[in-house]
Amino acid sequence: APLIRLADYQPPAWSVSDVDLEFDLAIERSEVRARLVLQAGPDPQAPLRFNGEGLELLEILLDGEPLPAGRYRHEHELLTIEGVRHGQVLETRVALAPAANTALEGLYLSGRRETGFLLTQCEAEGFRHITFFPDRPDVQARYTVTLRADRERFPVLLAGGNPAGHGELENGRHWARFVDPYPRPSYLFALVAGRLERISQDYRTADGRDVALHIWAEADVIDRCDYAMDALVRSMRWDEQVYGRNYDLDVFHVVATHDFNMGAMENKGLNIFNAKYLLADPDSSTDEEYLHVEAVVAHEYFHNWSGNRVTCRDWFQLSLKEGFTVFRDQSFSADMNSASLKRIQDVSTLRRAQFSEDAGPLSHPVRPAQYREINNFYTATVYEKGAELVRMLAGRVGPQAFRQGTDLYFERNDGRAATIEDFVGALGEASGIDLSPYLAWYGQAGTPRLQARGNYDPANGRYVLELAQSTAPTPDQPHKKALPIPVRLSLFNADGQAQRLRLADSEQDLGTETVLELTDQRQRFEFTGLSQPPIPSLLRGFSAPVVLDADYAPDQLAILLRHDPDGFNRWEAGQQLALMAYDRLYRGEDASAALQAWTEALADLFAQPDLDPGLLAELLSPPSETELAERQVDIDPEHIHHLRHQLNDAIAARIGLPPLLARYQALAAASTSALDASSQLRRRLKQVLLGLLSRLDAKVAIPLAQAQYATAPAMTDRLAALTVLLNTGAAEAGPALADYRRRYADNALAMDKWFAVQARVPGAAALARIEALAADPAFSLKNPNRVMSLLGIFARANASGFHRADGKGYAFVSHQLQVLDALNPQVAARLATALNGWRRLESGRREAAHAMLRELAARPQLSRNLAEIVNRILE
Ligand code: B3K
Ligand code: ZN
Repeated sequence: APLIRLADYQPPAWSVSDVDLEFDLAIERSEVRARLVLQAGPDPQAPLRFNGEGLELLEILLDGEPLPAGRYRHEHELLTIEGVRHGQVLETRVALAPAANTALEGLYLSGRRETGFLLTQCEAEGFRHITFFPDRPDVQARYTVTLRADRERFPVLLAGGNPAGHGELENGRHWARFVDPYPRPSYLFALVAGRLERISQDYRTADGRDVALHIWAEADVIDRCDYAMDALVRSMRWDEQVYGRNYDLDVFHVVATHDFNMGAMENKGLNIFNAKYLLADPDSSTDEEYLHVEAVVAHEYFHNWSGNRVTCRDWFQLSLKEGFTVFRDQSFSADMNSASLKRIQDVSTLRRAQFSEDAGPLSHPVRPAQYREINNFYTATVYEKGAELVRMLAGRVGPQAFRQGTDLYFERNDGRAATIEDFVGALGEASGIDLSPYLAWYGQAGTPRLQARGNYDPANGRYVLELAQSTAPTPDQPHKKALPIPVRLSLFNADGQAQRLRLADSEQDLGTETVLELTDQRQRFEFTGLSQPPIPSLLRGFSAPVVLDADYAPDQLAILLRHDPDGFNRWEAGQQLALMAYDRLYRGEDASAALQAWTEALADLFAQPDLDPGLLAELLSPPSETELAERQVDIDPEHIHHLRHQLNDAIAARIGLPPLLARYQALAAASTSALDASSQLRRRLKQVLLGLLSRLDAKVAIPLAQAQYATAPAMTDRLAALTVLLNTGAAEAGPALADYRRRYADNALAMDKWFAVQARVPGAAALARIEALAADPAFSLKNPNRVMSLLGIFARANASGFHRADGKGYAFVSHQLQVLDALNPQVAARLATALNGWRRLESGRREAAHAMLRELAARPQLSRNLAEIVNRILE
């Protein structure tokens, strides 16, 4: 596949102003007629080249006249016509085979042939699987879509835009038409047809538009859509209040499917969701899943402005819509729930998914410079790091200017396909601050390391903080520039009191918190008027996506852990202490100073009755194995797994059995299925405590887990209990698994968790368990959720099980990847990213992984998606 480069961007030679589509829908074979009004680009003599993949061309006409065979070419997935003129109408009729489409891109079937429904997925380049078109986001057209199908088999017909008529046809068929008044790129096209139920709600926007909201799902799950509707209404209000954005059509449809390659899709007026991010009920969804539904519903809705009304000029600008929209959904969730917990979770995710991505061969900038397969760039870097960049910009300009800047951005770019410069430029203009140095963040891959060294001079009460940055080389970028790094900080004294800040050479009292901007490779900042040596609380709220290297002593971190009023940095101090202990344990050194400072502070915090239970749960959780592994070369995942246990053991031992048990029992006695925030946070704490108890004394924990499983009022408790039974190797795990399966046999999302909870069980026995599960009749490589629940969890979240010393984990996954790739390249490529870190494994595992990757790369039939990932990983 060719390499596509940002530097080669050219506006389209031919685009389209108006699209008229007519579908004759059926499961096995559907037909699409397209009438496109052509628009010449800069050179009206240029040949027209439209994309088209897997299309059976039945008819082609220009201005109503059939084109003779010599006038056009249809080869290499392109339709080429010479000598077309501005304003001419190109008409094609093609046939598609939805039921045979296992890639779930273009038009495909969800569910079984007899009962399922038809739907589309077009982002990024799926529209070319539906009709011939200049399938790129800078071609924006007005769409009229007519659907025709058998009424009994397809009672519901939906497409994006406003409804524009429907009626009966002969032979039991019917039709429905939709017109979208807003020009839009082809990737936002969508249709849905089949047997679906709905829930509805009326909504009036702040600017007075009456909108009918509909959530559609198959009959067996329609009663699990209420929470999504609630989240949708809250998202719409929030976007009106916080960004001044109103919804802009008369209807808004949301549809749930069990067969979807990713989380959800923001098609104009017709969002389509993976059921995993739309359905929720207490009996089968965890609290975490409720939060995901809320966040993803908001995310897709917010795209209506950040993505749809203002879209991307090209796919290199993907973070323009994704980074911004993730930032928007994170802010929304923070407003709906606990803001500091949300920040802790988002930073954990960033470190687990993005820092690790950035530390291996798949590392790429937030705005990549090149790609072969754009679907491989819907990454943690584009999404999560992209959101961090928007957060930095928002912090730099302040809330008022940020709102003025986003208003300006939306206004100026409405109906346009924009670039990251347009976004940063609007914020800069509104704030009067030159933000152009921040553009370097978009082009430079890798996680910067921020070094902080402090020096206090008691003679004159001055404290000098030296900040320095460096970024290790990444593929294609051997030399790294200095980036602007905002460092939000406070200085604490030994009693945990924040000191007033004053910089040397300035009379200004900065209060107890300020932001330093490191713009060079190295800078000194001098604070005056400090009567004691200060303890710096750095990067508060995680003010920049960097790795901090500060020379703390354990007892300084313990002071921050006990006293820092910034919930995020309090947690962060605990994480830093855990890492300090871990580094020493890893090197076989004495870790007692760090362990003691950490666990003593935790035990004291544990004893404070008024500490927020959600924060306590996070404080009691050491960094993930992935984060720990980031700190090493020659990684032995089994050893790291064992060391993380030691961290948990140290917490449990320091708090002690009676207090842990007492707190657990108090929480257990008050268990309910209530969904309010405080009930959720107490459940989370209970789950962490049960885990700690299971480390301390399995004989005590197993009966507790068994009882918790049996009496669980909601899924969170049930799944947590099952996890403990499985992880302790308890005999009781078998009957609980069997019970769970009986109970949820007909609930696909609950069965996904049945696979996932087993796929997560660490250690040497994992592979045999995974192999047996892959042979289970309930497993299927055709369903992405099932694949990710079993193979995705195994390869990406069970390092000690997957990275076996004998390489058998790799051999197994390699085989699955090959079968999967023939069915669904996007999902295969995502699974393969699990090997990103292979070069940093210890030599035995490294060689086994390398051999597996080379063997895979040599296969002749690899999809463009999987080939690109495997080759980049090998580079
Ligand atoms: N924009 C879609 C993702 C499309 C992925 C294409 N492979 C969902 C989202 O980010 O909202
Ligand atoms: Zn998105």
